[in-house]
Amino acid sequence: MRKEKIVVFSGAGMSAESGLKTFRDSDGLWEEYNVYEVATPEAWIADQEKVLHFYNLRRRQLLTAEPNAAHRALAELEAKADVRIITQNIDDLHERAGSISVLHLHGELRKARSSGNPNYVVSIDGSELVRGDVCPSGFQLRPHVVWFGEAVPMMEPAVEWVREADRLLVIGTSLNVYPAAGLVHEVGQGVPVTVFDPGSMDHFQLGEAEHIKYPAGEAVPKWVQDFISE
Ligand code: BV8
Repeated sequence: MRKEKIVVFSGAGMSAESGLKTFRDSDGLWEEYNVYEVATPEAWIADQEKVLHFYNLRRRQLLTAEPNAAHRALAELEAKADVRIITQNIDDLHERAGSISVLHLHGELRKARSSGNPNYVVSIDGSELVRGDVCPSGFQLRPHVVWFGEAVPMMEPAVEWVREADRLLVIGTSLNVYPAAGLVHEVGQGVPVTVFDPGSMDHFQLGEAEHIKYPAGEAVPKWVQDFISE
């Protein structure tokens, strides 16, 4: 029998219980940093050191973080369903938990890209990417992430995955960032959507979606157990 196609759309709340800061919660990243000074092409032109340092700090934190129960539950779900994960997160916690199909809409913290040749992408060994780290053609390496004001090249495959889904799980995203947030409206007619987020989602038209208002680390393992034992 064909396995149900479950698409997961995750954001920073997915990794909150692994100790990684979200963006917009009270103690979030944007409390400490001005996004336009560390996560835009203009910031990169203005002060490469500051941008590299911002991502080095997050990479150091990531190297000490572990996948949480929600990441692990999604990997276990693959025994019973065809699971595809679209994440806005640049951490590798879904992969480290064992998920095999992960699409990073906004890039990957542990990879670097040539600032002169977007096709040259390499893994960063350890946590530090500094000025003087260059590609073979001599261009400075930059974080392999999508900054605000930059196009989202993986949007098309992500839309395809959501359109083909039999079910969509939205976990830990405030749905503030576009075009990513628009994925929620790409599900087929009548496809069930479940949102896992302790915060209110009143600002977003969730329509028929079920909203489970508990932390992912608690609610996702329970949901997966119920699904697997169905
Ligand atoms: C684009 C990578 C066009 C980097 C990210 C003005 C100028 C320029 C652009 C714009 C503008 N106005 C609007 C825009 C568009 C802009 C945008 O949407 N801005 C927003 C802020 C209004 N979008 C863009 O710029 C995009 N590109 O539009 O390009 C274009 C087209 C063609 C050619 C050229 C250009 C690119 C956006 C990508 C930016 N990069 N990340 C990095 O990480 O440093 S975005 C980053 O922020 C994340 O990837 C993610 O997408 C977003 C964070 O959102 P969330 O993940 O939702 O996190 P948040 O903290 O908001 O929410 C956490 C949620 O978890 C909360 O709901 C909370 O309640 C919940 N939670 C907390 N704890 C738990 C939990 N849930 C469960 N369990 C828990 N324990």
